[in-house]
Amino acid sequence: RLIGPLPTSKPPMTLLGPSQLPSPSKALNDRVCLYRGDITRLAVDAIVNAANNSLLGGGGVDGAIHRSAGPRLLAECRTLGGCPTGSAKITGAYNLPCRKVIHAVGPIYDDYNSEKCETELTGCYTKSLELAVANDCRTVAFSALSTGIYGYPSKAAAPAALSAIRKFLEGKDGEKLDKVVIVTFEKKDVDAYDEALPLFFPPL
Ligand code: AR6
Repeated sequence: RLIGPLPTSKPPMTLLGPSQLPSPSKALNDRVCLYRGDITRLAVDAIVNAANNSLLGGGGVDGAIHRSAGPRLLAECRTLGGCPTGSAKITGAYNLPCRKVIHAVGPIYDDYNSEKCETELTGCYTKSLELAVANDCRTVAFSALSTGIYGYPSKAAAPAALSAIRKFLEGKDGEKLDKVVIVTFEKKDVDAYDEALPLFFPPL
């Protein structure tokens, strides 16, 4: 006996539709920028790593950050006791040119739980910005959390990230940040941000 209909196709991704978009903020558009390249080369106050729950390193940008920072980063990460998905923790940056590393744990993308994934992804961006401000970091560079090994579609991740960043900049601590840099590495993320950025932060 069949218990219920078998799913024939995956549910649609939650992309922000025009009605859910905030009115674009020209006032804030000089506070957010895109940069394509290697995040480990940026001399900002804090870079945001795409980490995993153990915070003990891995592949992708996490591997690149640990390689450039040197073994003292892993030693500090070992003292943190891991981190839940959707949140972040902060460490020193050791041999990197930035001052701090924020280790954010994005969701492993699941088409059937796309709303939960979006909540966790936006949580990473918000928590990272809270940590930055609490540690006097005025310039913050984000890697494209979850869009690599964790499989989050770039076209859905970009608006989620931008909505969280926009909300933070408009909030009570927004003025404590000078610049949020979104670092893209692969073309799919460049394309996703080229499309989404003007919807949230339009050109003047
Ligand atoms: N600079 C900037 N961005 C980069 C760099 C770099 N040097 N290298 C890769 N990217 P990923 P995730 C981009 O896979 O999907 C690790 O094993 C890449 O193009 O690094 O959150 C962790 O330990 C992509 O757009 O992170 C976790 O286990 C983005 O960084 C897992 O991967 C994120 O891709 C996390 O997976």
